[in-house]
Amino acid sequence: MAEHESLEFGKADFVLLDNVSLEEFMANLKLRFEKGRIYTYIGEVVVSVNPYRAMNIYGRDTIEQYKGRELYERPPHLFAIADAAYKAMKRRNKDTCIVISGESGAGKTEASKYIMQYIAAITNPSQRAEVERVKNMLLKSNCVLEAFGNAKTNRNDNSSRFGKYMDINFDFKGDPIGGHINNYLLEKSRVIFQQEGERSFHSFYQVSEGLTTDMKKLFLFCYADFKAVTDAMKVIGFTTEEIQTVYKILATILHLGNLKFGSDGDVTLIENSKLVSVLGDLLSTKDENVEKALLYRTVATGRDVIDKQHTHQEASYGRDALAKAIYERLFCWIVGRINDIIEVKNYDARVHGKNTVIGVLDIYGFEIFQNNSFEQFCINYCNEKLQQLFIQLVLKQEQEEYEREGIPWKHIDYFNNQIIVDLVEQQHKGIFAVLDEACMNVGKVTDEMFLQALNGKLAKHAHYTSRKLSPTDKNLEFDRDFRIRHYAGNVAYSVVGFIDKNKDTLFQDFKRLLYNSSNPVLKAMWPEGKLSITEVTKRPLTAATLFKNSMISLVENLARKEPYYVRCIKPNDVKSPLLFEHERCKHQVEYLGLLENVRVRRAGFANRQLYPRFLQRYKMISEFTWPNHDLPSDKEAVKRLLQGCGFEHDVAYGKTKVFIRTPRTIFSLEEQRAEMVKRIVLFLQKVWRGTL
Ligand code: AD9
Ligand code: MG
Repeated sequence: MAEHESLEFGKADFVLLDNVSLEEFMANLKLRFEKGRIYTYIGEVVVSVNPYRAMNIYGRDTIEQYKGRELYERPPHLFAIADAAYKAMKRRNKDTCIVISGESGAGKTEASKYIMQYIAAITNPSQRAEVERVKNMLLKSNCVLEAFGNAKTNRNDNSSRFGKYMDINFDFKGDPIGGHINNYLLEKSRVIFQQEGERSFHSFYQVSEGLTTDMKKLFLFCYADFKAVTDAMKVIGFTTEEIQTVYKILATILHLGNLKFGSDGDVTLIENSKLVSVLGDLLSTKDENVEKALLYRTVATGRDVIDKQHTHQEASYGRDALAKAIYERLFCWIVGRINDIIEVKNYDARVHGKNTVIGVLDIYGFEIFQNNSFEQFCINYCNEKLQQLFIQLVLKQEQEEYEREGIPWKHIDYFNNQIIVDLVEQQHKGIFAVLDEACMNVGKVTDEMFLQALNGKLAKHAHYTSRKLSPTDKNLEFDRDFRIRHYAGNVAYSVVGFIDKNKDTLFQDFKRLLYNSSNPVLKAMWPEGKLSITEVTKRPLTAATLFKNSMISLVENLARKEPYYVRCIKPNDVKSPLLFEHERCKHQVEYLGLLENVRVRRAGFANRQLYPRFLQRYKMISEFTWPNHDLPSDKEAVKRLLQGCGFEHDVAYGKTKVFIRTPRTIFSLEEQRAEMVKRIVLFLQKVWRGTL
């Protein structure tokens, strides 16, 4: 149990509950929240409740208290988990990762920042300049990425609209020497459309250059934030030209939002044509090229190449696609530039030993909006994948091992969400596959037709429904909605826009326009603009397939590392520091599988070792096993050893491994071993000196 805490604050580890019931769990969670104890353990998992107020628990003095300590020595804290991940990496040369999950607004991004701050604070005691530089870059990169990748939503004023996985690389001394960021699917549609009460990305409210006064007013130009982000970009190493280009791109997108098309007979026109020259300036390209790209498309018909005029609708589609694409490209380019700067340089593993990694995952949380579209579908699928990983690593593997080893064990039931993961990602009949098939079709396939195809393929699936399949469900529109029963709740998705968003087409003309810009920074962002229309033949992968592939490789990557978990809970929907909404919290505790986690953990064993390994380490503490045993098997020898030490009650014997329930037993074995080693050394010294 975590020390230094009295029971007036509740139990610091849910494993210590008198009865493992939902009621007791909730009562403890609530008591701790009300007492300002926002962190509680389940073994090595941290459960965190968003306090919605500044907490005085992240300062230098707190960091010092946790540095190098064992988990149970201090009250539960993110710092303890960060330290555990760090120690495991340093002591055992293992790559570790910290997976932070929870719904939108539950506190994942804040947690990831505290974890990074902690790691930065406890490393580099010798103050090496290069390490300090790397740490500074890693911390500063957060500020820039949040400006461009976060936005106000109805769930969270600073909601991450992209997924972020950051690797921090360490040298043999355990000091950070670099890092790498993977970003996942940015919700770029936000650039052109926001739901009521929401905003576009923070960056747009910070831009100044290239905007009219009216537009500045409209966007409540925020100088302080602008300055902070610009300064951070400078520190990271963005050049002045690069920073200017970034702001020009933001201005371009804002102007594109004001660009209207009209028609004169069959001819599509740009209504406010003055904007064309503003865009030409911002993009460092000729006005007539901008106009042409907005109104025409170059198509290859047989051997001929012709300019085909857009219809009004095509022109509007093209403009929006351009705005979204240049923002997404900008974002990826920023991540790429940061990676160039923070990547590990000049590290020679042959000289310095293995370069180890701690990964921190902070990704968009599960969300349900009034209107849920393709983006929410992807985000929620991502959360299903992470829940599946948690189940695999924490619940399933643990139970399977006990069964394999023949340890007496009461099976614990939990909801396995693999069925929902399959519903989305399975080949041929999963939702992504059906969507891709619809997009592959040469003829015109509408969103409604896609919905019909889903209804046909998934009519019998327990987690899928639609109005056609449940005719009495008035909350679903017939030609528009389908509903998924997610592990975290029911979400109705509108299929409107699914096909376009999945195809994610940007006319080659725009790519060429940007590639031909005389601004080298912009040009470098669009290398594929080099291709002429006759050279562009390959069909690009769809947004869904790209996302699915990136999620699968993310999960594989995490599964290779030793995982540490932070499970975040959002106490209420009104951002109040006082309100613990019981039903809301209970729902999260249920879907996160926390109670099952406690049960598995309680029935579980802190430590397990193969018999020969165990003997190798501890055989000197028992007369039966030192220097060698004459028992029929290693298993028998381990039994005799543990009986001799009086630990019989705390262990179980599997087929190939011994299981030890509490860490205390391990510490005691370690102490006895250290004592014996000391004695043996003394004995040997005497033998050598001939004084025995
Ligand atoms: V989303 O899935 O990106 O929409 P997150 O990342 O889970 O979401 P975030 O960390 O952004 O949520 O937290 C939301 C808000 O809660 C923050 O802006 C803070 O105002 C507040 N918060 C979260 N954690 C803490 C904390 N440890 N201390 C104080 C906090 N305030
Ligand atoms: Mg976040």
